[in-house]
Amino acid sequence: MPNGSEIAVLDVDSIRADFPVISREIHPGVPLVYLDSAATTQKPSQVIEAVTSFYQHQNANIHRGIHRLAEEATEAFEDARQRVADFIGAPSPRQVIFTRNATEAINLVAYSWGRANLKRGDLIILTEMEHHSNLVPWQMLAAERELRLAFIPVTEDGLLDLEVYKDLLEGCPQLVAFTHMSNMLGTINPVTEMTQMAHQAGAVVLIDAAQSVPHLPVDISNLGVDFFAFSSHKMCGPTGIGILYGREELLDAMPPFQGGGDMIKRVRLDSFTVNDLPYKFEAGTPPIAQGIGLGAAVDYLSSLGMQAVRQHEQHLIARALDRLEEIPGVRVYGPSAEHRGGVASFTLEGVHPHDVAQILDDRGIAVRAGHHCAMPIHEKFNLLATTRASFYLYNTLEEIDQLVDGLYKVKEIFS
Ligand code: 7TS
Repeated sequence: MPNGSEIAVLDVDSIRADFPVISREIHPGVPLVYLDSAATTQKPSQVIEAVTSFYQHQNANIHRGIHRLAEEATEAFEDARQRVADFIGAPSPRQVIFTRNATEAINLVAYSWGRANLKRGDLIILTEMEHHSNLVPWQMLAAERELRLAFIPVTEDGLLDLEVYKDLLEGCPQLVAFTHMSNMLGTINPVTEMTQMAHQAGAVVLIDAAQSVPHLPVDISNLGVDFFAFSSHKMCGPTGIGILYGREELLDAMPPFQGGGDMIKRVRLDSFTVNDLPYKFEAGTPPIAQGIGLGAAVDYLSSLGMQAVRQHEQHLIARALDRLEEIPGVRVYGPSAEHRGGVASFTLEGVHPHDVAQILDDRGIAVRAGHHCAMPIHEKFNLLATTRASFYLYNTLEEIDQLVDGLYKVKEIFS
């Protein structure tokens, strides 16, 4: 394990120089230590400049104007879609639908595929570690259609219980939907294996990839999934745009999600015909500048290499687990470093997570405290809240040491 800031896989000093916010002081003389990337990541200058440059030089609505600006804007937006498709190994940009965020991507599937394909008594398998975005849309649909929901349990060490999963598949589910990486436990789930099992049982598979695509190399064709949802703002891109990848046959057969401009081919007063993919699911003016910013984020991540990003985070999380667990009274939830991404949710005995976060903030350290929109998994561990440190490509081993020093300070204040 390398020491200091020496993590050979990424040139972190030069990466940090790309992110303007990273060099900010939070209080006079107190620099920012940003450990909240699972909530949203910071943006590099390359992304900020791509968005600014679009507004300065090309701003126009897309897919409709014949003028030069509209043509350039359309080309830039569609080029970004192609780059996103390449980034995740999607066979075609037709399968890459731009939404508002990962949440909307999952709701799109629940609304369109779910309502067209699921009927009373059908079974959906989820897990106990889902973010509310991959839980509540299915609860809503289940209530409306009288569907059954079943949950793969999480073991004490934060892994999915695949034996129970096997048993649940005997119930012939229509859909299996689960997170690639938990935003609370950090667990990376075996998507390829679980997808094969689901397909053998005849189910369609949706993956919530909000925490995986930003942090791991991902190849759709290897994973074999049917739907795959993620958010731009968690991968160095702008807020306001998310991505739904879908298998083409499924998307083709699905009814539209929202109605309006762009999603139609022809409209009469009493009828309409639906546009081709991906526009069929993109009603109204899309997030144009955000899409262009996302394209720049994908370029940025590709230039570093996702394998290197993953390795860097493995160093960080291994150090974080070692150092956090040495603090008396700290309990970290979730699996060992080899099964997780750069997320460590923990409690400090006798101190409320909000107080932990507040005292860390005094030292410029940004962590999240609360239920992280994953209440059921907190309940499973008899918790109302945890403090969560989450890491990304710009974080250093020294920042983990600063977090640990901060936690010793919290203990001192509360002792
Ligand atoms: N799925 C997972 C696993 C997530 O972590 C999040 C956001 C979402 C879905 C929803 O993403 P959105 O872009 O649609 O909001 N997670 C977090 C978090 O952990 N802290 O803030 C947001």
